[in-house]
Amino acid sequence: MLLYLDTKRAPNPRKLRLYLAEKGLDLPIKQLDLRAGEQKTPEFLKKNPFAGVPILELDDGTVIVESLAIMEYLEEIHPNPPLIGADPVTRALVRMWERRIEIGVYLPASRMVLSKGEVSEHARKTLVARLALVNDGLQGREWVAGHFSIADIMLLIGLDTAHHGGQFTLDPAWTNVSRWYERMKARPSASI
Ligand SMILES: N[C@@H](CCC(=O)N[C@@H](CS)C(=O)NCC(=O)O)C(=O)O
Repeated sequence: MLLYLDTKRAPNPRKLRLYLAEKGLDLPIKQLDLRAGEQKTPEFLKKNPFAGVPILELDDGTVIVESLAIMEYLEEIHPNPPLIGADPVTRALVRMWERRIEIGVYLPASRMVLSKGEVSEHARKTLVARLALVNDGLQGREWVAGHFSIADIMLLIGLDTAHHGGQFTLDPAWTNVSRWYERMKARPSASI
């Protein structure tokens, strides 16, 4: 098994690094220099024509692409500690929040940071509206889906992306999100 990541802290490879740290998993890793275009070599494009990381290559040559699919696979072969949930209801709630946060927080945060003008402003509005709902969801909870999970990892990636470049601050009214962010940043994995 070989996990392809980046050399820096791009959001999706970082998500995998956080996941491995939280699981205590030590997989063989090959780092690609994305700035140098190593994800676009003919050899790598044969593995992932979408030219991105992370990807997981199994010993039989099977290539699994998409950070969520890779985490789901690793979770099945290494169920403990559970980061997607130990029972069907928890798993459903973790997946629900993970999707809501990738789509509602991370993707708008990324668009806000990478675009300009109206596109960036529209993304910021979406991000703010969704974070207000995440704040409500965190009421009375330490972690997004009750127990620590990949939904929390996704929220850290989303919030760190939003703060990239220093043009975003959390609304002080989002006390639950702010407290969650402090708790999350105190975990050793968050510094990865
Ligand atoms: N939806 C994919 C996104 C993967 C992705 O966008 N990876 C970026 C790094 S964050 C990448 O490899 N970019 C290189 C490129 O676009 O050339 C996932 O969750 O794995």
